[in-house]
Amino acid sequence: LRQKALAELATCSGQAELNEWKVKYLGKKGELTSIMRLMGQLSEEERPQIGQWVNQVRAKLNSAFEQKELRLKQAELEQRLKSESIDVTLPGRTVQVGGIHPLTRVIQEMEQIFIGLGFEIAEGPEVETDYYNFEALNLPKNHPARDMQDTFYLTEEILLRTHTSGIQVRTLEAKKGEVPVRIIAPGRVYRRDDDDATHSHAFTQVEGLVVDKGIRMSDLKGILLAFARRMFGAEQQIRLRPSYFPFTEPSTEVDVSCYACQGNGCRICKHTGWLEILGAGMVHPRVLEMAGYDSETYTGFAFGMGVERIAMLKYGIDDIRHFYVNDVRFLKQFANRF
Ligand code: FA5
Repeated sequence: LRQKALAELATCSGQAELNEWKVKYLGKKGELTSIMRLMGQLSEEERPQIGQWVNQVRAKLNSAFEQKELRLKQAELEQRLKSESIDVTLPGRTVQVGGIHPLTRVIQEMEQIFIGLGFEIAEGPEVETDYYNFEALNLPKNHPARDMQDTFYLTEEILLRTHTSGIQVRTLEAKKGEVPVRIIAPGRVYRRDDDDATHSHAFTQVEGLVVDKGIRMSDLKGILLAFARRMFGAEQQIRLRPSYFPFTEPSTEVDVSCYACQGNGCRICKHTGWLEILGAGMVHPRVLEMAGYDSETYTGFAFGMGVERIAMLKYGIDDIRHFYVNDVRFLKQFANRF
């Protein structure tokens, strides 16, 4: 019986079989127990001998069972560790990380430069009233200069702002005649322009406004030169050309020397060596008066910069549409560039 039991135990390969084996040999209805039950039929002399023998066999089978159970558990654990092991030499999966859009970067950089020059950041709505976009900027209805900015109208009085200049008026009204006013206002603007390499129907401007006692044209020039040199480098030149805006007098358009071709001529600057990046001028007295400022006491300058043009110049981007197509091959070039 002992040999048969041990031989059978050796073939057990799982916990279920092991349990069956235990019931068969050591259980209450098992083979050893049934031998014990026969004890009564034995003689006085035989009984202790057989009793001892049965106990020895039981002890032997018990310990064999425990050992086998332990071995099976270990084998199972090893198997599990092997199948669950991690190969630390495998290359990791790269996570796709997005980057800040180049236009956003340039706006952030412009904000930092102007904050460093003592400006605050202001904001205004993209859906604007005719009053703030035009009338309060000395552009009454039917004024021919309205044609300079082909407008998306939503209703007769409400439109998509064509420039950020309405924020000049909103800021002045909010300041209620207080000085100094020194703000920049970044924002998206909309025009019914035909798209080409340097024009988009939706683009970004940064408005600037300074109002105080004794502000002069030379202050405007100084601020713009300081900005251009911080943005593009110490060698940067700017060029002021006379221009016309109804809300500034005198008015100017400002070019910066083409950073992309160093003045040698390229597609971005249309081979002139210069690129127009902004319109500016001294705030028209009528604009100050309409917003509640005494134009005899206070003067100011304002500018409106084209952010895409500045970004194109700075990074040698030859088509404004790259900013909006959002081709990741284009965007990726800026991910770690700053
Ligand atoms: C204006 O929008 C005036 N509000 C600027 C201004 C502000 C003048 C304050 C005086 C005082 P202008 O239409 O020229 O001006 O546009 C300003 C700049 O926006 C341009 O120099 C150019 O850099 C950019 N810009 C104009 N039209 C487009 C366009 N369709 N696509 C991309 N950039 C443009």
